[in-house]
Amino acid sequence: MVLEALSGSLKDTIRKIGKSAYVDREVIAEVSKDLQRILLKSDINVKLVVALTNTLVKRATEEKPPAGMLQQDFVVRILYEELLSLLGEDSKIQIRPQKILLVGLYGQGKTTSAGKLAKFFARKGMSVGLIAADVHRPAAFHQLQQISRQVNAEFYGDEKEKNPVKICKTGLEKLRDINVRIIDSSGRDSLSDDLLEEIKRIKNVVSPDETLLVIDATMGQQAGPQAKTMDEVVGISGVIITKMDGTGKGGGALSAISILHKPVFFIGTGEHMDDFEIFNAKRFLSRLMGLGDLESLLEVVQEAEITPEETEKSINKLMSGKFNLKDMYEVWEKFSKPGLMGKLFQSLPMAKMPGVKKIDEGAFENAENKLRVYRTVMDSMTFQELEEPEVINAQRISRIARGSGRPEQDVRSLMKEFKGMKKNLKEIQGNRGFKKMLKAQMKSGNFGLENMDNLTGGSD
Ligand SMILES: Nc1nc2c(ncn2[C@@H]2O[C@H](COP(=O)(O)OP(=O)(O)OP(=O)(O)O)[C@@H](O)[C@H]2O)c(=O)[nH]1
Ligand SMILES: [Mg+2]
Repeated sequence: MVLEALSGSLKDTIRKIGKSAYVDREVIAEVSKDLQRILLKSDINVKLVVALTNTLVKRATEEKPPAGMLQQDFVVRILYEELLSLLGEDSKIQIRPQKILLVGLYGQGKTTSAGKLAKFFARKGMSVGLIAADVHRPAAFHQLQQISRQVNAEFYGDEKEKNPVKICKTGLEKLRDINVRIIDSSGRDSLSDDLLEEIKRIKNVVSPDETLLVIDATMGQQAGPQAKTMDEVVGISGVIITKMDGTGKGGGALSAISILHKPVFFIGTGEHMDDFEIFNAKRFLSRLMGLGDLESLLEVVQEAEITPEETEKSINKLMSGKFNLKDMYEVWEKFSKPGLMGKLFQSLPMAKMPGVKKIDEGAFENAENKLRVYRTVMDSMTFQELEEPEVINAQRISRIARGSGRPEQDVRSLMKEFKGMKKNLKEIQGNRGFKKMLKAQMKSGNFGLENMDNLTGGSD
């Protein structure tokens, strides 16, 4: 599992959101506080944490969930989207002949990643060569040589040569027929001028297609500033984050990529040469948040499109008599696009009759406003209230009114409207002519009610 601690706490928060009966400002504030604690504890940069939770609170209070989506799921989706923007782009790795230079501090996983990269490209049918340009750590030469054998890659190194630039020059020349040439450079225990200078010189002679910074996920807050300096002085094209498998906090590395605006090419998830994955931000985040089985939640729901199946379902629900507030909400969500009311009205036969005054545009706007108010009110209802509106008594009405910031009168008129609608539906229940007409019109996307006349005596 990747980043166990962070993942575990995120999943707890998501469960908590799902469990709350309804999502109001109080719940959102609590979620935001939880998140701040979790993200800071994971070493995510404090500025990023504050920005993320502020956006989350703003979006969760101001934006409305798309048609058919529960407020709870919507908040999780916002969280997902905001974390995703923190992670940035997907891997940019290309399967083609190239030179890759690996850079980074001591022990971050450069040499191991060189081997993993070699194995990755070999599997894609490329010939691969590894060049040992770490002249600082005594065992570096042998470590890379051994890894090369393990992954069946060509190897070049010169134990006696102390100038990494010379090693690179000769190595690239010797391995010129190899598709992918990977250079393992040396680290230091801190980002010294000496290291930066060395990498600059290596980069000059190698002209790599990719310069990848290797960052250990267990590195704390200093990862960000160090990565930034490395990029400014040397110039990097992407990042490999290693040791994602451990109990490390990971936030330092994640903050670094957010601050750098550079893609993560791969993540390392273990010591073995196979523990290496192409980075895909969405997949990674779904795993971290445990959203694997909530695919539909993650799909960006475009403007509510009404499919024939949905139409069928809506109509059946309407006609079944089991119609509740949630269904009414859904129908309104679907059919209350701005301007739709006006269109519907204009197509009424009476609107076309001679002598009928043009219908007041303001009336449509009023109707649309009314729907907006009702939706706000319904957002403050619990699941039970939406599903069994019968339970809504005076006490509940005043709670809903407080929660939604609307006068009690609004809650009462919504209930009146609902009861009226239910009564009407009951009356036309069993009128198959009506059902057929409604279906045809919903399907055709033509909401004109000209055919209303056919209804007379249409019952069978
Ligand atoms: N668990 C785990 N360990 C890793 C991973 N990547 C590297 N390591 C381990 O981290 C240690 C350091 O890895 P190296 O590849 O030698 O790191 P380096 O950056 O080359 O280090 P220097 O050459 O000293 O600068 C080794 O014990 C690796 O096995 C990973 O993704 N997960
Ligand atoms: Mg090394």
